[in-house]
Amino acid sequence: MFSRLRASLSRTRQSFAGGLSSLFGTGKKIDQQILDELEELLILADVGVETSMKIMDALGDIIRRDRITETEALYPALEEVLLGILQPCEVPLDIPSTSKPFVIMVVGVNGAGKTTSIGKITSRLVQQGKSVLLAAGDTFRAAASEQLKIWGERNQVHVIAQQPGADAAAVVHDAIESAASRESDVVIIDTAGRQHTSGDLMQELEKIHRIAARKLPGAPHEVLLVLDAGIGQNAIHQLEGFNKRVNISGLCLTKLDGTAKGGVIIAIADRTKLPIRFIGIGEGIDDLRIFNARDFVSALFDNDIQHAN
Ligand SMILES: Nc1nc2c(ncn2[C@@H]2O[C@H](COP(=O)(O)OP(=O)(O)O)[C@@H](O)[C@H]2O)c(=O)[nH]1
Ligand SMILES: [Mg+2]
Repeated sequence: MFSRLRASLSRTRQSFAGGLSSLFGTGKKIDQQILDELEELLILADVGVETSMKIMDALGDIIRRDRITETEALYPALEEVLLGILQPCEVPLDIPSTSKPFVIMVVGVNGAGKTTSIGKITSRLVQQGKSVLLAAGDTFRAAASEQLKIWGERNQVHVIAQQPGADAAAVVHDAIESAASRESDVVIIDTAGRQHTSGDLMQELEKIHRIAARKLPGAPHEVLLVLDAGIGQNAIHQLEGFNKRVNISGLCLTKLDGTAKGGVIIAIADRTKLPIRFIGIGEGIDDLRIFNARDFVSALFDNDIQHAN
């Protein structure tokens, strides 16, 4: 399990840990120039200016506290700082049996990986013995509900869909009703991709949210924002935009495989403190992990140089 995560983070690790190992070297003493270069490396790894400064401050505290002088000792110190930022966001999605059906509304821009993540999350829930119903709330394109239906078949779960162009809120209404009569445990609502800056489309999202709440008090129980980690710092802007309109309660960060910008998770954790529920590390049905801060940091640092030691 860990080796898959490690492999999928290889590009981020190469850019980040690779840079660290050439910067730190062996037997080098810590000086201001090395610390400045480290800060630059963090910024390059999409950790962002604000969070990088914060990390450097915390690192400085540890250097003084532990009287660190050798660069090699910066590895565990940096791990400690990053864990301090990431661990509060390690809050897995809890589905209490008292909220039945538990409604998850999935939002994000086009191509972020919403539908694919829904397929993977469904697989996980089905494996846990939960009954899941999917709602094809992306009614803009015929292909969108077809894609969700394929994931439905793969997971052998029911999909509620209407014709393209139908009102997404009506689909959600039907889905919650159907889930109640089938006694489903979980309803997952797929929605059309939209830019957080598009007023009309964000209004539609608010409407879907409102209809779900009217149909079932407390719903949606989770508003999951799917973010493509490959867009780096832009993810923060998307998050803020969506959060203004529908209260985001959890995050799913996709495509950590194949990007060197995985450091953005650290910025997101620091800036938003929102629960990171899942990370996507590939296109396959099993390529989803519950976010674990320690595993993530280990995978980020676990470079071949340290392996050789
Ligand atoms: N490599 C990789 N590709 C992903 C991941 N998640 C989604 N994708 C791909 O991203 C593309 C867009 O995904 P989709 O679920 O259709 O995005 P949506 O528009 O937000 O519903 C598809 O080709 C997916 O296979 C991931 O974690 N890793
Ligand atoms: Mg989709």
